[in-house]
Order: sequence, then structure tokens, then C-alpha cells
Amino acid sequence: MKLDQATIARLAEHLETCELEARDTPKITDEFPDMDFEDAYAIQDAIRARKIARGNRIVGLKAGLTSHAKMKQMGVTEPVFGFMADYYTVPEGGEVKVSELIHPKVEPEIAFVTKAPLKGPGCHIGAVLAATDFVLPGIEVIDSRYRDFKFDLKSVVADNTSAARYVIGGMARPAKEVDLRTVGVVLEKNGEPVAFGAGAAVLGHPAAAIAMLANMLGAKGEEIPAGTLILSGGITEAVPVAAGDAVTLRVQGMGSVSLRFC
Ligand code: OOG
Ligand code: MG
Repeated sequence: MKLDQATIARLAEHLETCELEARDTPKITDEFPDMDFEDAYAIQDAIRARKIARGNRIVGLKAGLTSHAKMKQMGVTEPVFGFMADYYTVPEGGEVKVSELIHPKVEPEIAFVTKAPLKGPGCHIGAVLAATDFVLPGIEVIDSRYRDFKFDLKSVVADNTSAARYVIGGMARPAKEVDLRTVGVVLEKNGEPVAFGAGAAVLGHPAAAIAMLANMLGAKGEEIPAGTLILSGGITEAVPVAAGDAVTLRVQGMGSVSLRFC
């Protein structure tokens, strides 16, 4: 670790205030170029602790930057992991207020819900599928707190990987009944298809993103508990949205899920 506790607490407060007040900020590595990944996750953990102290619940986990399309769009080379707080949850068909966000984008994802704990190191897609209760379509709304959505990996980890809102819905399917590599996804904005892909875009198999998360937590002596919702990462590039937009994700054999921006 390169940062002291006071600096970690200050950066967590700064980034969380930007989130809560929908204000952007230059990326934090501009001021702290020597910070490392341990610092970045410590800042994210401090943001999580602030929310829990305020009475929010943590309702899920997420992997991000797990597809080449996303890595290329954001100019980075490795996946990152974050969490979802209760108020990020949008009901199926529900509304997202753009006034609460800075510059939201949507991305098509496969959501996993576990029925058994997952622990690394050595977690693999077989272990993930065995521990998965069901998978279902999910749309993640990301909203980097960084100016113009420009960041590096350490800055985006500290900023809870741009997590802002999400909706899950459609048809929940047992993971072993779906070929998650070839499953096709179509993201529509205002009735027009705007992004397409297949599950294999995420690390060859979306379950690999869940295994990576279990292995990262395992290195810290932690595990993914049973009953955890996890977003496995955007399959395509993220698509910018504005007030008035309606977004639907269709996933082959798993129905569709929608939300609106107002
Ligand atoms: C970082 C979050 C990426 C995903 O699914 O790839 C993410 C970002 O692109 O702002 O959630
Ligand atoms: Mg995502």
C-alpha cells in the first residue's frame, strides 16, 4: 500500500460524494500516481463501509471490463470487481432518473445467482456452474464519476467500477441448461438494435468472470456467499443514454428485460 488511512478515507468520501451529488472529478491517479491496486480496493471498501454505516444494504457483486469490446472502449487490459448497493436496483420496466447520474451508459450482461459458496484460489467455470442457482438477463447502468468517462484501472476500481444502477429480469434459467458461450444478446435503444454479441465475448465464458472474482476474493481470505447476485460484465461496448430513452435487452432463450430513462 502506498496511501495512508487518512488519504484512503478522504478519497472514498470524495468519490462517494461525487456519486451522491452527480458531480464529476478528474481521475484520482492524477493526484496520486503511485497508488497501487491494494489502495484502490481499500478506497472501494471504504465507500462500501460508508454506505453500510448509512443503512444501505449490499445486494450484489459485479465484474467489469471482462470483454475485449469493453477493454478496448475504455483503454484498459484487465477485469475489475465492484459491488451493488440496494438503491442501485431498478425494478423490471422501471425508471432511472438521469438527473441523479452524470453521464450514464448501458451494457448487456448475464447475471448469476449462487446457491452455494464459491471460494478461490483454483475456482474454475465448473465450480461456478455447480454453485449457480440460475442465470438471467441484466442491464447494467454504469456512470463513471470521472470526467468524460476517462480513467485508468486503479481509478476505476476506487470508483466502485462505475457502478450506478442495474435491472435484472426476463427468464431465470438453470446455468447448465444454457450454453452461455453461444447465447446471443441484442441490446435495443428506443426499438432500434444498437449492440449485439454472444456470451463468449466475456472471457470465453461468462462463468470465467465469476471464477476470477472468487479467486480474487480467495486471495484475501474471502468467498462469494450462497445467494449472491453477480453481474458478469458487459458483453458489448457500453451505449450512452439520455432522458427519454427506453432500453431493452433480449437474451436468447432467456426473454428480455427493460428500463427507461427520465
Ligand atoms: C467500468 C465498468 C465496466 C463492465 O461490465 O465492463 C463494467 C467502466 O467501463 O466504466 O461494468
Ligand atoms: Mg458492467
